[in-house]
Amino acid sequence: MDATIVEVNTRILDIPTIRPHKMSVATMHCQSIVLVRIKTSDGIEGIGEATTIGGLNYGGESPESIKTNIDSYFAPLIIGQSATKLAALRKLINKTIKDNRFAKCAIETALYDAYAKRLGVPLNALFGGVVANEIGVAWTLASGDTQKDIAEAEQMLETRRHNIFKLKIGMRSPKDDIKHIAAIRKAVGDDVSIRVDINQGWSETQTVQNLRALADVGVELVEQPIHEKNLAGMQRLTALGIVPIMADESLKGPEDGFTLASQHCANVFAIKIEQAGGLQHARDLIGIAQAADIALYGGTMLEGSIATIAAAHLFSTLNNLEWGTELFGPLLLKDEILATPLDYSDFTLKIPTGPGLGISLDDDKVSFYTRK
Ligand code: MUC
Ligand code: MG
Repeated sequence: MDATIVEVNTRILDIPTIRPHKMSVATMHCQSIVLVRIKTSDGIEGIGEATTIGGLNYGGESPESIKTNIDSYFAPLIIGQSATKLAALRKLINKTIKDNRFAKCAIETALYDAYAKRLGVPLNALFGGVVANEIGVAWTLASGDTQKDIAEAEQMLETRRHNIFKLKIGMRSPKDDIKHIAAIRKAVGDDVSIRVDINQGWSETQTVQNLRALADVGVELVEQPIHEKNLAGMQRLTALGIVPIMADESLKGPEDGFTLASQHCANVFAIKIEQAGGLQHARDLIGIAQAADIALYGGTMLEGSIATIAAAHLFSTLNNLEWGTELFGPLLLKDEILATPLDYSDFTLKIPTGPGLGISLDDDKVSFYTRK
């Protein structure tokens, strides 16, 4: 039952967002998805995806660099190799190609999809099988306008799509941000979970000055308030114990996870399959968090349906996803490229049960959104 890799195909799809998505690092009007399709000698196709946030606004890889690097370096390296020896392929790729975690994630996802399809099992079976058939999903309020955010939150609650909200702050003054959060808290009531993501937008001093005010307006979790490299600052903010601190941009794989855990730099880890460099490295990072009693949150790089459901498969195998997930990426896009859209209902995302990722592409939509 061995099969070899015969083709690696990449393309970029540009899909508009339903509204501008405003963060302290970037405002997004469109998401660019690098779609990777890997064909194997037994006629199976695996799919993977990479996205970034705002081109190069968030990190060192862009959709264009991901596509070029896969075409020029990954494809020639893996074509002709066994598609069934995933660990050996990971070893070969990591030995030959430094960094490029997002590209590695897209390739690894396609390989896992093909492998699980070949075995006739859902992808989560390769990580031990599901603990939860559905996982909670937060929505990010980031229209840039308080009243629009309130209307959006109310609609999400009414339609039972989301009851956890992450607010993007750090663009306005901290004082105006607190007013913004307080207005949303007043509108949605006390039973709804509100978290904030500052995307490194504050200094350590600003954060020290404002953590108490965030706690007072009912913020339950503060994500990456300060620069990703200021780990001593993250450690000091965590030690204050005012609101749990979540590491996001500081976490780029298991080695960072070990440093942050051993130095007590966060209460919660945002686990992102792309930032970790793929599903297996994300699982390694999760193990470090679990051993250190750091709580888990399933993060997103605002991916489309493919990477979103890949991450969901992995997160569905965890027995302690304490802070839920933010796997809402496909819902931020104006259109869907799957033949059957993912099932978001009753505040959760349902885990597909078919082989591999358990999804299939709508080829017409893929052609329509492909960058010419
Ligand atoms: C981030 O920094 O967490 C995740 C959700 C969202 O709205 O932005 C991303 C990036
Ligand atoms: Mg974040």
